[in-house]
Amino acid sequence: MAKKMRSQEERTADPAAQEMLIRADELGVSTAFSRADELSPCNIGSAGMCCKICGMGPCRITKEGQTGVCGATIDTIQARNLIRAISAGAAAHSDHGRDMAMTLKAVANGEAEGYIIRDVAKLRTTAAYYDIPIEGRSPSEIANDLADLYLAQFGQQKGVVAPVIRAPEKRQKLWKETGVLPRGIDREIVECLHRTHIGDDQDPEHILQHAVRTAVGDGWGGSLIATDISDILFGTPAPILGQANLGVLKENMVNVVVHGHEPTLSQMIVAASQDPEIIQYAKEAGAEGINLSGICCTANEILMRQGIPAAGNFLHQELAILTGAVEAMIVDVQCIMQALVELASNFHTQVITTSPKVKIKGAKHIEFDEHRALSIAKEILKTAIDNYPNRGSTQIPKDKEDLIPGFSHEYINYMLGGSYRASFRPLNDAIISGRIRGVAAVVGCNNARSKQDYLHTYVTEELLKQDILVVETGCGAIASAKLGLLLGEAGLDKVGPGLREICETVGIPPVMHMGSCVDNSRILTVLSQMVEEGGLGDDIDKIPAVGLAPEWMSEKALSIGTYCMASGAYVIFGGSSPIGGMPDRVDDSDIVSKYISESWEKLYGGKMEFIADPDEMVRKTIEHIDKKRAELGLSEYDAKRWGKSGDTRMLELEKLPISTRKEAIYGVAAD
Ligand code: BF8
Repeated sequence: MAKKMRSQEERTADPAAQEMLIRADELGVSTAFSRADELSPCNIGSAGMCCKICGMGPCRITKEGQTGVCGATIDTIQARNLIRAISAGAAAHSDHGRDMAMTLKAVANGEAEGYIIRDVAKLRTTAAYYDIPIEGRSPSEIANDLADLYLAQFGQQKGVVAPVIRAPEKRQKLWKETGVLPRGIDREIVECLHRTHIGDDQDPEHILQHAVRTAVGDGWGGSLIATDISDILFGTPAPILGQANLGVLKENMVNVVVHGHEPTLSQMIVAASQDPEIIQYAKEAGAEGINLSGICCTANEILMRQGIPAAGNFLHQELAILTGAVEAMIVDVQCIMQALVELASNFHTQVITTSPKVKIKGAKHIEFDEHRALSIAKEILKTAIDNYPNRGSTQIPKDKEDLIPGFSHEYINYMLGGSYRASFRPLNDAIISGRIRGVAAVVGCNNARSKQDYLHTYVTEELLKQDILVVETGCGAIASAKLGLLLGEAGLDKVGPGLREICETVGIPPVMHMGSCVDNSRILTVLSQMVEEGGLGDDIDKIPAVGLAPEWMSEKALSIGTYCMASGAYVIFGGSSPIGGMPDRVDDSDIVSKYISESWEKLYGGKMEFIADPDEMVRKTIEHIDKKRAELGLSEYDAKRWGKSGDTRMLELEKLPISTRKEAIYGVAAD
């Protein structure tokens, strides 16, 4: 069958990306977009029907009743494939958390060059959760104890992973009753691999029960640890003006793009890029200075703390190189395409790997070590500067958009109540009154098989019209940023009347950027505090809230979905289903799909579903939110009741063209 090559408009909703894809065609180079068109996914593997865990296979199950050589049924095979993906995702997030804990330990002992404890208040609050003494002790002493406690959670054999105590009490009790309280973060991940070895666990439901335990160890363990320590070392995010899209690259400067996930290196690159010695070095090379930007979750980490611009999300990594204007792309871990090096060979761009865990053939490796962090960051920047004179022809798209990221749980508290009465009361009250119908978290990846950014932004805009407050993380947040949905009050003309009243009154944007993918743990913290605040039930599953990953593709997304489900949320994944099975299979025999939706809902009040159609995603989100409102005895949502309070300033602003609006709001001219 002839391959269908999509038009640029079918491949991406982003005009900057479309421009770069035309350039790729002109230069005759491939991208993930073109490779996705040329290479069809394997129908059997993508639907979870292929077992390759032993040397007798791979066994591809395509007919009802067929089994693998060992007798494994399709349900067992699908459950094994799913838990292996979830455990890989949990491992990635949690290993990131471990590295952060190692860095905290080194900083506490004065062994980490260039780092300081930036948020002592968060250090003290976090230590207090675990009864670590704080009064009369120095930040280093407290940090040392916290680092030890956090490091111990990874290899712990018995007991319960400590940060789980931050979940609502009722939820902890439920996890105890259902046997999914994680004992040790690593232990649960290892057990996933053991259980799915040939000849071990063969009951699909029993296998997936352990997937829940592993994912809880990620969300309420490794990821929460990563977020806590990033805030302690680099500062808890607060709103800050930033920009997103390829237009942030600069013609006359050394463009350095940091890509990956761990903020330890990228934060130090930020610091080194402001060093007068490095700026002078760049000037001597003929550039006006260094222009730093980010891709993927590293972008989110430095965007929400320092306002460093985001060059784009996952599918922008190749497109940034295609501009010809990037001197170095510095990568650490996760979501880094191997294709970068081959693509970069057509330009002068130097791909630099930095993690001891990640090397790519053809890339330059400068290994990062937190003990010499600042020196290594400077060495990396000098390598980029040395490459500036090698730049050839460039084409930088003009597209870029302003955004306001940085809505940490701590800042939302402050925003809703100020310093003296910080609380979630106004948010809960707005949901109770019906001005805010419910809350949706729209998170997760880009996927080269979807139209880039389209599903994220379509779903987000439709939910906003329905008075649903949206929080975002990861590549989904960058997708919304590029479309101008994270512009604070400037986006209010896209919002339903009740939500708009709240945004105007409190001064919050309708879409809040909450950080990177490990920062989905911030969403768990927000939900727990909403429960604690009262009026929305005694557990997370009572809250009118839904999680969506419309363009998911990574195993981390599956782990996030599973821990959010276990915490009580309805989680919808777009795109394809990794447990799709045979298309003509009657629903009742599809054990795995039924188990993760119906059975998990009975056990945890949350459920996971794969829904390809965006309108159906929106419809089911609204249906779930309204169901939860009814169960809480809240008034039926009625948009006509709201929107009369008016805000004349905003009405005036909306009459202005968007570029002038920015100036009116921020008091600075848009460039
Ligand atoms: O961790 S959203 S493509 S960058 S996996 Fe990767 Fe997916 Fe982006 Fe961040 Ni998250």
